[in-house]
This record gives sequence, structure tokens and C-alpha cells, in this order.
Amino acid sequence: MEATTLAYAFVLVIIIGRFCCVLSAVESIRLARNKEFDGLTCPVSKTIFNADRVDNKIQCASLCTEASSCVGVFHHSQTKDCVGCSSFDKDDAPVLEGKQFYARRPQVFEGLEETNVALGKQTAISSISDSHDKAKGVDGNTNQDLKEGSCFHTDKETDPWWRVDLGAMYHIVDVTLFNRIDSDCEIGGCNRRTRDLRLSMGTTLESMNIVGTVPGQIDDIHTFLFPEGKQARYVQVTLEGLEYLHLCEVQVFGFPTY
Ligand SMILES: [Ca+2]
Repeated sequence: MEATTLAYAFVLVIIIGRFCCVLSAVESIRLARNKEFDGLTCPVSKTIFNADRVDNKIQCASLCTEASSCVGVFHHSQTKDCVGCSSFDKDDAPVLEGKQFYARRPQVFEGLEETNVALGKQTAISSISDSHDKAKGVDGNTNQDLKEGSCFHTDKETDPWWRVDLGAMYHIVDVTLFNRIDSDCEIGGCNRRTRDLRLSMGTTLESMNIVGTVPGQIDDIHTFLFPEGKQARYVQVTLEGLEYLHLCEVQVFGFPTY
């Protein structure tokens, strides 16, 4: 009887020991998961949203734009988690494979790759001179010599304009104009014609707003910067006054909204 009791006690000790090991292992897993998840969380009480099934970083960043207090997001390309924070120091974030943090400064996201969203898009123009069609403003060729066949050119008229339809809403961070700089014009060069420009943007053609102006002649390459970003679908360049309008490329850098 005593031997049997000892045997039961021995087995009990083994079971308890293994149970403790299991508990210890569970704790390790929990801690490991917490540690891993630290890279997807914000400081205490600074989480604004925690969305799952967010397929890409741009959709994740777009969620942040809908929350005025959001300063950045984590997006995990494997788990599809998207976490928005009202405060975060990205330098403190642990580096985990597949996860990236994107800071909002304050509306444009560092880390997202802006592209020329005007490239190859539909264009409109007030008039066309010779073969210098409107589409040449977005053909990807920045050659600034008209003879090379990659510039658009209006007739001489009052307030000539050129416009691109981006086809969707974009966060726009800069617009760059490539002036015509060949020497085929009369004294003074052709580049002097490109002056007194205004840049307009709108989400619709009925809601265009002036977002930049250039008094006098523009540089050979002129860039309008929008550090906080502009949301627009249409981008238009208008020359104020009686003149030809010709540019060899208009680049619109930004990233899509969803
Ligand atoms: Ca061109």
C-alpha cells in the first residue's frame, strides 16, 4: 500500500512538473507574441484604429488620412494588419520583416513611393498648334526642344490652358513643369513665353482652385511643392494674358487615395 502511494505521488510530481513546463511554455509564447506585436502597436492609449484585412500600405495610409489625430500607421504585408497611432517615434519601432511604419507629416506619408501619376493620362487643351498635341505633355519625354516632337503648343490666344485628368483621386505632393528652351523663337528665346502661369487643381472640373502661381517668366524647370499634399483628380496650367502656351512635360507626383 505504501509502495502504491509512493508510486502515485511520483506520477503526480511528474504531471505537475510537466504542467508547470507547459504553463511556462505558454507564457513564453504569449510573451513572444506580445513582443512581436509590439511592432504593430502604438504607445499606450495612442492607438486610433486597428484594422485587419488591409491589403496594401496605401490603403492603410489612406485610413490614417480619415482621422485628423493620426500621425502614422504600421502596415504588415503578411498579416494585413493596419494600425493607426496618434503618437509614435518610428526610431523606437523594432524592425520586423514584412512590417513598415509610415509617418504622416502631416498629411503626406514618408516611405510611400510617389510616382508620376500624370504619365500617359487623358489631357485637354484650349487649342493645338500644328502637330504639338496635348498628349505630349504627359508622354514621359522631358526633351525641351520643340523640334524633337515632345512638347504641346497652343495657338496665340488669351489665357491659353492645358489640363490633365489623372483618372482618379490622388494625394499630390509636387508638380513639375518642363519649359520649352530651344532657340527657334525670335530674340529672347521661346522660354520667355512661358510666364504668368497659374496652376489649378480640383476633384471635379466644377471645383478647380488655384494652388500656385508664377509671376513673370518661369524657370526652365519649375516645381510647385505641396508639403501637406493636395487631393485632386484634375491639374491645369493656365497662362494669363495673350500668348502661346507650350510646355514639354508636366509631371504630377503623388500616390492614390482609396
Ligand atoms: Ca513630353
